[in-house]
Amino acid sequence: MSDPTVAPLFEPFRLGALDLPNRIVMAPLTRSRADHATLAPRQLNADYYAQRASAGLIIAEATQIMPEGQGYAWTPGVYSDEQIEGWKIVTGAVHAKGGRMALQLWHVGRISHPDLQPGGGLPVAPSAIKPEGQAFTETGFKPMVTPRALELDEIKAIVAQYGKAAANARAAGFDMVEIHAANGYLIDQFLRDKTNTRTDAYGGSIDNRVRFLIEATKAAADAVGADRVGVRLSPLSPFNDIADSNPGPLFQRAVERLSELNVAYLHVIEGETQGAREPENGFDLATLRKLFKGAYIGNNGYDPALAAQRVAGGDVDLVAFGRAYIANPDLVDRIRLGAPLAELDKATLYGGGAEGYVDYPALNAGAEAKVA
Ligand code: 8OZ
Repeated sequence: MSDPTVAPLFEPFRLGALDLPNRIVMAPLTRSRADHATLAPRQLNADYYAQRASAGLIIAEATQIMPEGQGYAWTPGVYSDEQIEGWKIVTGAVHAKGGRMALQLWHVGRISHPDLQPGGGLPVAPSAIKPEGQAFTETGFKPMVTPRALELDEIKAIVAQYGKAAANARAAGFDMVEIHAANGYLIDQFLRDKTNTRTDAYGGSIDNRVRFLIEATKAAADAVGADRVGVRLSPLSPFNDIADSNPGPLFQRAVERLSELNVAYLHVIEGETQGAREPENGFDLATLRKLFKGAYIGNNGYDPALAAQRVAGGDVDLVAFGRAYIANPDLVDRIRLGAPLAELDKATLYGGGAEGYVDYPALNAGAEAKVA
């Protein structure tokens, strides 16, 4: 028996170049389980994503576009041939189960550590401003350091690499790419005046601070088509020591410019990353949605009832679930049936192998076992 209150989540939706069978999106989730030597995905990762293939869209975990873009141990890349081959195993498994999949393209900027950088170099950023916090390295948590400010020619090279990474993602079988412009990583560091004090064309005015986001997004759109590109923003989140003196006008301008690029979707973390759904000092996010002509994916702390209500009211087109997807591979079925959701085990979130990754059972796992 299906739960009638969640029916709006089961209306199909056209998202850019893709037809989605439902409005339920698997949010990108860092799990730090790539192959340690090559940072390539492998069969274990394919099994995990294939278990979740009933999502309207899977957005695969944040994936560095180049070695310097890494900021956590064992996160996957999409710049080497081995990594592209590894991702083919993943997308093949998801497609074989009828799913659709985007790859989130990531450069962490200053949220890194020399231990994670090629040759032990300094992490790079718009400006040499040290973040508060600890980096997750292969040998444990270590205090972050003052990054090195990027030269102009390096910025151009990173923009080009977003295009290359998008093309690599398509070659690896992904249906779409998502530009990770959220959560205090490199693009967010360019956007905000706490982390960007440049005096060239990439700093100062709002239009200058938005430039890197637009150039990176355009590079991806030129490589794979705007109807296969989405962008994730977190305008209200302080995650990774990020802030802006006036985020309302900044994010309005960013979204206006993204809309001009005709990208398929805007994916918004509507509150504090891993925290409050609706922060007290926020601004009206509905303005952002009005400024964007593509689809809108809402995210952060939704439960199925709120998701259905917001889709039915036209406030959002799709809802991305993060934490719920970790412990509920069959989240779509559970929502349809109004079944209880399993709780995740925090101890197995990052790193390690199959435990806490591919061993969360589906509701009907017992029934399947009996038939087999
Ligand atoms: C939590 C832990 C590690 C990475 C993000 C990619 O904040 C992440 C991330 C989150 O978007």
